[in-house]
Amino acid sequence: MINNSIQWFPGHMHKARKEIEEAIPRIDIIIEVLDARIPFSSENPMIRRIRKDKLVIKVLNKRDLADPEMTALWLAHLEKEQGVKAIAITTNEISEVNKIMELCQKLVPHRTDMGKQIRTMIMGIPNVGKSTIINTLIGRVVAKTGNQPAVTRQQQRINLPNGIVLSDTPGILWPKVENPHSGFRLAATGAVKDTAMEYDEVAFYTVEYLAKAYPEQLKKRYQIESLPTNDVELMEAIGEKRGCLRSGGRIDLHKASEILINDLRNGALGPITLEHPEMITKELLEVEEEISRKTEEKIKTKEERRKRYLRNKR
Ligand SMILES: Nc1nc2c(ncn2[C@@H]2O[C@H](COP(=O)(O)OP(=O)(O)OP(=O)(O)O)[C@@H](O)[C@H]2O)c(=O)[nH]1
Ligand SMILES: [Mg+2]
Repeated sequence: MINNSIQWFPGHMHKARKEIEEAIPRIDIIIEVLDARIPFSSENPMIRRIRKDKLVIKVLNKRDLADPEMTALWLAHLEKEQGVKAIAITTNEISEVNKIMELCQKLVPHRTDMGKQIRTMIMGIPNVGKSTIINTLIGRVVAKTGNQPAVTRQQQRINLPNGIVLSDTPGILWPKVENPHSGFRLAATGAVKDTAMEYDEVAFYTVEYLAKAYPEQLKKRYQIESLPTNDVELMEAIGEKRGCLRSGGRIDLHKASEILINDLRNGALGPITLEHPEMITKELLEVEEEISRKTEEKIKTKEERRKRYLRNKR
């Protein structure tokens, strides 16, 4: 069904990853910013590996774009992990952003009691809102933000008046997104540069999920009375409603795909979450199976090559 996987790991991400690893020992709390619409797929596996027993606050940002019921499920799910606190926020509300700092002070009160600063580091994948969170906390623009991935290119330290030190870091992905579902969701929500994805494939994947999980929102947005059952017809129906026509009256599926993805990204479809905790277990199993299948295939090919070589030698 799905055969492509997103790979986007430019040089600055590689460098940022190394710098983050070096800085970790001097950090009291990791603030990992996730996208509330994809709390699993926006988790960087590297953070899990390097954090060891470090405290982590998982911030589900952009909760204004996510399905509130799903967000509640995710918060409970994420907090099952040792040393993890999870909160959902939107940077539209200053009071919600401030909760991150309140939580920091609650989690390591001894640092401030000793007159020391609380050292935190904001991490996360591209475009989740790390720099916007920092600007909101400090009340002015100190970090550059933008509605595309890879805006921040360097680590930046900021001292807050309440004795908390924040480091903004560039958004990083990882060299290969093994789970193709995650790849599509990262692309759909805007974590991946547009040139590193196929709009049409991402849109087809997304529309299929939306038709199952949020049919009413889809119907309402595009004024479609009854949703066709396959993804191509669905995209055609959207294209038709939006006047995406090519010469000869054919539907321009690329244009329709752009419309769908943009509507999803800016919330025009209403609050949507693209994954829930139960889906993930199944997907991870599939990924494992796929990896072992590929490994077996490799071993087999190697074995055949060896046999062929020996046969030819004789
Ligand atoms: N709807 C919504 N948009 C948000 C929220 N927080 C941030 N954004 C938008 O998300 C986009 C990315 O924000 P940034 O702060 O630049 O993201 P970043 O994580 O620093 O991105 P990189 O530096 O590229 O890794 C901007 O267009 C923000 O306005 C939020 O809570 N809700
Ligand atoms: Mg940034």
